[in-house]
Amino acid sequence: MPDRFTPTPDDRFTFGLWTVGWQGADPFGAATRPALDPVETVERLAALGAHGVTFHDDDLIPFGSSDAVRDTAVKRFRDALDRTGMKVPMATTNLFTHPVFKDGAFTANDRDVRRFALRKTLRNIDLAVELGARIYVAWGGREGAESGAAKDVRAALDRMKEAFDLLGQYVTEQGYDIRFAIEPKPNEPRGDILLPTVGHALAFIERLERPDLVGLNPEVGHEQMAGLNFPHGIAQALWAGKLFHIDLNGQSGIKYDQDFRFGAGDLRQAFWLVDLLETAGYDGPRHFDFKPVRTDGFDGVWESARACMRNYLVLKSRAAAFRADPEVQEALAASRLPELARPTADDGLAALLADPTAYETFDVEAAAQRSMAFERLDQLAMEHLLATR
Ligand SMILES: [Mn+2]
Repeated sequence: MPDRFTPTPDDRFTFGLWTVGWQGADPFGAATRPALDPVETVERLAALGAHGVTFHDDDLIPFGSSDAVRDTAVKRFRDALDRTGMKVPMATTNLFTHPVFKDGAFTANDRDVRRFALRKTLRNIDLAVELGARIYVAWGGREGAESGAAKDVRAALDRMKEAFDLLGQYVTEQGYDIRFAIEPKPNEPRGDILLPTVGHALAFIERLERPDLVGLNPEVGHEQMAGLNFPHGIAQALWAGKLFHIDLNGQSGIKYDQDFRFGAGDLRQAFWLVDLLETAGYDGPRHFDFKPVRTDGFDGVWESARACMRNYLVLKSRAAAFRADPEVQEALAASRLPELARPTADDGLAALLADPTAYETFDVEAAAQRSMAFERLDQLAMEHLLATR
């Protein structure tokens, strides 16, 4: 039965073909589900209320396909999009599955592999633009190392920069309206991956020839695998104007990449994340990059896709109730949040230096005794999250 948590395309929920299409193969076990036809994925996600789908080149067109096979796959996919009204806001390149990418793609030590990786990416950018994508994600899953001498990290970063500079040159020369979003991850499948966190990637982007063309696609679980606070990372990406796209999923602490459905894993971080995205005015797709657990059949696949969207909308409702509660507004004031939004020295440096109340007569001991009242504020949030208010 539809209710107020049933999504519509206006909610801008999108899914990778590889998410519901994951067959359940892991390092210890074979696939537990058969392959899914991208056409069926488009139709089923449309019926659930999604806005669109995203894809790696190889999700749609098997690696090494002939041009004829490629054309047929693209035509069937495009027909399904036209029939359902589903969009393709983002696409990306598979630069990790084929053994040729075992030492990476843009930063492989083998120059031939780097040149192939760039050509494979450029070819799929053409298709992405044809299908209407405005964001091109780059997850460098194999860009890394397991041992110290195996990778000259500074040289690898030069090659990574070279790759993004070439990609930026290409889309500029083609006149394409598309921007790149780097997806950080600390490890897995490599022992250590380059650009491991949101912060590393933000610093890297500033060294590029066209920094305006490059932003971030942070994934919930990837930052949490590094023990980091995901909403804090997202807040800094927003602050830098670099939140181009987002991968929503679930993760329980510092472990392997769990890729649970959104809302599973760290529920409190999920609550603060939705609160942040909705109050900060993020207007990009709400993209789910998760893996339906391999214990389940297709019943669980579609239930988990439905649940990703539903959980987002439930959390959006709970976060809005939190913000609208007069007691919360009082608690925010008691915790001095409005004061943090005020500049520290809006009277200027000279006035700060001349102000005896800022130092000479400032009662340090009295200020140290002021309660910040954070426990009351956090418990109000907890009660809204648990729907007791
Ligand atoms: Mn992941």
